[in-house]
Amino acid sequence: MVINIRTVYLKIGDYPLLKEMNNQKAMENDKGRIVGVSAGLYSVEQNNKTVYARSRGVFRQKGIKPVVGDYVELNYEENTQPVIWDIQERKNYIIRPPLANIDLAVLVVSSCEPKPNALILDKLAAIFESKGIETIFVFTKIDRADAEVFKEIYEGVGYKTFSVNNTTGDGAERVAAYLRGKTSALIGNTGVGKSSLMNYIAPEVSHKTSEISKKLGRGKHTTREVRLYKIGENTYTADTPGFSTVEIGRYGAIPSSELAESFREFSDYLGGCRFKDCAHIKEDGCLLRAAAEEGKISRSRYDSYCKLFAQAVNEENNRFK
Ligand SMILES: Nc1nc2c(ncn2[C@@H]2O[C@H](COP(=O)(O)OP(=O)(O)O)[C@@H](O)[C@H]2O)c(=O)[nH]1
Ligand SMILES: [Mg+2]
Ligand SMILES: [Zn+2]
Repeated sequence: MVINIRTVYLKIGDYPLLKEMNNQKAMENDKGRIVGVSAGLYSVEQNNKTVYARSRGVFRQKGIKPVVGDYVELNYEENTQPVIWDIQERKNYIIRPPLANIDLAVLVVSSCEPKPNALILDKLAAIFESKGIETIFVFTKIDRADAEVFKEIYEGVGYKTFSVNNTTGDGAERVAAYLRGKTSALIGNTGVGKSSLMNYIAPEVSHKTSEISKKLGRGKHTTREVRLYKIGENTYTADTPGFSTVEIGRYGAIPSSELAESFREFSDYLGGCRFKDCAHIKEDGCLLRAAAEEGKISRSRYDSYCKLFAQAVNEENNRFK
């Protein structure tokens, strides 16, 4: 027997609601927010209800893809499924996971297994910095090892940091409080404790996801698709699929010429180097390199900058060949 996944989704969701709304001819256009997508069917949150919609045909023809986090306008036509008719201009957009209109990137970092990787953290922080998205660091597994070295680096740069023990929930409430009123995304390697933290931030949501997994015939719930959960008034959060180190490139690249600006603490030193086009790597009279050598900026952050700069130049050379 062939099971149509779309049908399954409708049945476990708000199918009666969908029918009811389609019968209300008066409701021609309606605003909502995309909170999930599966097999081309979008879950759209409207006044604490979820409706299921398809993308407008003309969007598909033009290659415009609505993504999770988009604010959209729906069009209800008689006896058909609602259609995403218009997409509000995005405040920001990240490629992987595809998410729009994010206020806060929550970098979830485990203090051990897997160990923190400064290069990855600095790359992610730089990407969000360049997109104007606030970043916070949440260190997990502090019952097993402390993350003080990393905490110091990122607090020193001005990032807000938190520590949680997901085995007891210690520290999770402070994180939850910080998310209120924002759209946030938990981001980090597989196994760092994103889903565990989510259990404290939104216990009712975690329960619901496992129910859905059961009905879809999946075993244990794994985070496959990105999904925004409404966890309070004006508060949405996404538990994103974990990434492997290789996949990190897909978060998007920062051009080499803009990289230094994406390291927030570098700004004090930019513009004063001997050469106007200083790359801040080996040049004589480079204020940034001098600051790193004198310990005024973190060695670890400067090293990440140098590596990311080399990577960016490499990619740019390959692209123009
Ligand atoms: N000891 C300890 N284990 C944790 C902590 N947070 C998560 N874990 C464990 O680490 C593993 C991965 O956690 P999970 O939340 O699935 O990570 P995700 O892949 O980022 O969603 C699980 O076995 C969790 O029980 C923590 O704070 N302390
Ligand atoms: Mg997970
Ligand atoms: Zn320089």
